[in-house]
Amino acid sequence: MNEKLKIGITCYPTVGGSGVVATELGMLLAERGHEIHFIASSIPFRLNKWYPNLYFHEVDVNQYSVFKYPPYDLSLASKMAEVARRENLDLLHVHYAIPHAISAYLAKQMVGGDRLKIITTLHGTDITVLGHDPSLQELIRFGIEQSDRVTAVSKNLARETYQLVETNKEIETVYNFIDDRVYYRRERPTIRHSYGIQEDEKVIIHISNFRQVKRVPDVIEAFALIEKHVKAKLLLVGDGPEFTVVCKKVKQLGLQNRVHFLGKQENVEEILSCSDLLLLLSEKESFGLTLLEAMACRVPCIGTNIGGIPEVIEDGISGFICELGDTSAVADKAITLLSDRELHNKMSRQAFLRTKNIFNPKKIVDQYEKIYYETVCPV
Ligand code: GMT
Repeated sequence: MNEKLKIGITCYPTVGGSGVVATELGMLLAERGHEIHFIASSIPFRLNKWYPNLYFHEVDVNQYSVFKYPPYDLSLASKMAEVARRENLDLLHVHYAIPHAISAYLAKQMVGGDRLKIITTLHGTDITVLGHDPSLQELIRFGIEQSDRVTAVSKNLARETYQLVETNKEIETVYNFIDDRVYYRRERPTIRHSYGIQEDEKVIIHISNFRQVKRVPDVIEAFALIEKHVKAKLLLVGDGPEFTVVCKKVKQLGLQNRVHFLGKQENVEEILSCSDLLLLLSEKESFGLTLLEAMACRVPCIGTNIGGIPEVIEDGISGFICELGDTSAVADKAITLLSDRELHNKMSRQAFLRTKNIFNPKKIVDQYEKIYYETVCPV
């Protein structure tokens, strides 16, 4: 048996999917007996219960008034170095190249020597958004090239990184996963009742942080077309900068009685359990973790032909893929799916099986563990 590792994990504790994946990974590694040290500005939001072998180290950002901008990246680097030295960490696994890989590089220099390894996982926003900013491009490349191993959450993100950042560093794809002990379909009739959903009504759901890239107005447009043919309600879960625009659109289209704004929700598996279809019509999405959450709850999805989405949904098998902005095509597919019980059952099952076979937590954690061992104890 391989020896247990001491692993530092850094993520944005409050940011959506990347924080969730980093936290789930840490918890599953701890269950395998590794010693896990989260180093972050606050306790990751999913780290909400006690776990053996799992520790949290808070990064205190200096608010000294001379600093116009508090130096988070430097405070993080100091904390990483302090924890790595004291706990004798084998590696730092950082989620996001900017700024986390740069802070890890600094920490490694502070600790001295090559013993402390750095694994960087790219989640998308750093590459797709920051990669277009020439002033940061070189820094992202540096962070990637100074990492011992680099992973991306989809093949598409790996390809896009090569194009935007122009690096020869190998970028391995390790897909995201969800905890299948949390995400599974339950019977939840009370949720349907509390939103006034009738027996014969279908439930369409969208979950996001309502950023512009999520194109929530497209979801409303598609829903307006769908509900002309299929009796349905739309549940919107989440909050963010586009919320007001979306509210206006719902009013404009006279859909107030058919659309429910649920705001931010902690236990989305409960709401997914009473849903029939999820729409994710983003213009940028390196993976789309919410698709996986839905599929594990046997909810088929329609997504755009963007980023990593077609790697998650197999078009025509576990859901449908439509071109960006083509809300009529989304509506056509949704109407077909929601009007044909046999097709719906088949796609629900395929969606569920895909999460079990391709995005299986055990398989993905094995992949990360293998990367760690190869880095820390090369043969
Ligand atoms: O951009 C977001 O919606 C949040 C961001 C994050 O940090 O969680 O999401 C990115 O990482 C997720 C986890 O790997 C992916 O599922 C999202 O697709 C990705 N977002 C984008 O690429 C826009």
